[in-house]
Amino acid sequence: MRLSLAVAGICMAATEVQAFQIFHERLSRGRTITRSASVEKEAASSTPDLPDYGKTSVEVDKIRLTRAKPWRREDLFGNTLIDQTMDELQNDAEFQDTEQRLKSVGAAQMSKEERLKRRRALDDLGIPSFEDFLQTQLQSTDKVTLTRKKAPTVLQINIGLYCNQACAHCHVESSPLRTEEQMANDVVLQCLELLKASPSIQTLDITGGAPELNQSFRYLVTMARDLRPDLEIIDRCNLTVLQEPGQDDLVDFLKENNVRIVASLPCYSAENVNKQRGNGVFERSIAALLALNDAGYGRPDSGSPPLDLVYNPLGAFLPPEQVKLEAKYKEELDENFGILFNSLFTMTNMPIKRFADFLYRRGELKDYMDLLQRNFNKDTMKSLMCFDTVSIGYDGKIFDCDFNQQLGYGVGVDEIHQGGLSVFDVDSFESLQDQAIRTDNHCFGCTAGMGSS
Ligand SMILES: *[C@@H]1O[C@H](CO)[C@@H](O)[C@H](O)[C@H]1NC(C)=O
Ligand SMILES: CC(=O)N[C@H]1CO[C@H](CO)[C@@H](O)[C@@H]1O
Repeated sequence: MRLSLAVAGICMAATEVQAFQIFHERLSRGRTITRSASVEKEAASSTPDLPDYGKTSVEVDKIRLTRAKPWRREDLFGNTLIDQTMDELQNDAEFQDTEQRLKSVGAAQMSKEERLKRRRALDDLGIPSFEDFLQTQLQSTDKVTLTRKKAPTVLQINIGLYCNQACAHCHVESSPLRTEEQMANDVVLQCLELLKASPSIQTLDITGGAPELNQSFRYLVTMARDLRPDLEIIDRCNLTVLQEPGQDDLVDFLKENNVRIVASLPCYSAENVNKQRGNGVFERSIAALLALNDAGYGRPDSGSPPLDLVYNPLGAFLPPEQVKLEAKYKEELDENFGILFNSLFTMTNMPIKRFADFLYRRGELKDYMDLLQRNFNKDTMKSLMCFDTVSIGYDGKIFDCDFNQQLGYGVGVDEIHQGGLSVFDVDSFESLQDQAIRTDNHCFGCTAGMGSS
């Protein structure tokens, strides 16, 4: 399966904690970032071994919890995280700044500026366009352009940007303030029509925001399940939403409809998670995981769909080896909380949106682009998510991937379709076969290390 979201998670070694604290201070108090000595750049690795991880050594094996008494599941349906999130946003100068800019210049202009910043960083490094870079790396005599060789198999739908949290690293910049950007009913219906007309689609991957908070979510899931009993349906879940008021039946709903859950859990330490996401986020996430386990999720032989977790670093480094980190997560979560899950996916952070901003403000964008390009791994080219995913925005626009969606790089932009194709312009997603894929200077993220998919 493909994982496309830069859901950030982090299990931190001491140096990372320090780097992260600075980040958190910015988050919670709107302070200016000063560069931490602990994240000063190591000399660029000269060995070709992949990946070199960048500035921070991730000493996953050293993180251990000491917990004497067993953890008890405590549900929190009585109160919402939204109020707390709103308070935090109110006090976050950088967030307010971004909101202002969004209002004054608009998302398109902001994406353009962001693109320029990446370009400048790459220019400084002497790195050409992504396509020229590929041509050199792959030692190809011809220009390398990415095309869809087959009809898409994964339909990813972003229901909207509304969320009960507002994580600083969120690449879609979701928050409780994004109430406008939600999928209207006619778009949902058209997606269902196209799903019916596109037998190549094997997976419906629903994302947001916290998609579950809009009633379209349950409608989409129920209808899709009805249309295609064999379809794999994925809910990209932030976990805390399972504990929001009025969502006490959500776990059962997901299970009844055989929905696989892919959730981000930053770490297995309460201290680290709360630092990153605000107080109470960890407790809520743990309560949600226990509720999922109680319903059978993550338990072997329960017949439940899988419960998978996602880790990706917060900071200018690559995630550690997936296999090792998964083993560690399994051990710590089981021993300390009695939590079971199926797989852990580690993902590279994409240098876009809030994360790009974060890097830029700290003067680390160039280092990060450098890290990505020097960890180019041609094996990732076998299974880039854009080869088989079609990504739909809340407004019905069609994109090659979720990142292009966030940057507004639509599919099929021409004189007629200025803003690109929408779900109302096609009869089937299969018609995307053989189309060229839009790449740009963020694509280095998907070809670095173990990839972002
Ligand atoms: C869900 O999205 C629709 C369409 O934008 C919107 O009208 C509705 O208010 C949303 N529902 C919730 C609960 O946010
Ligand atoms: C903090 C967190 O876990 N956020 C997740 C909330 O759910 C969305 C689902 O689309 C994920 O993308 C986020 O990573």
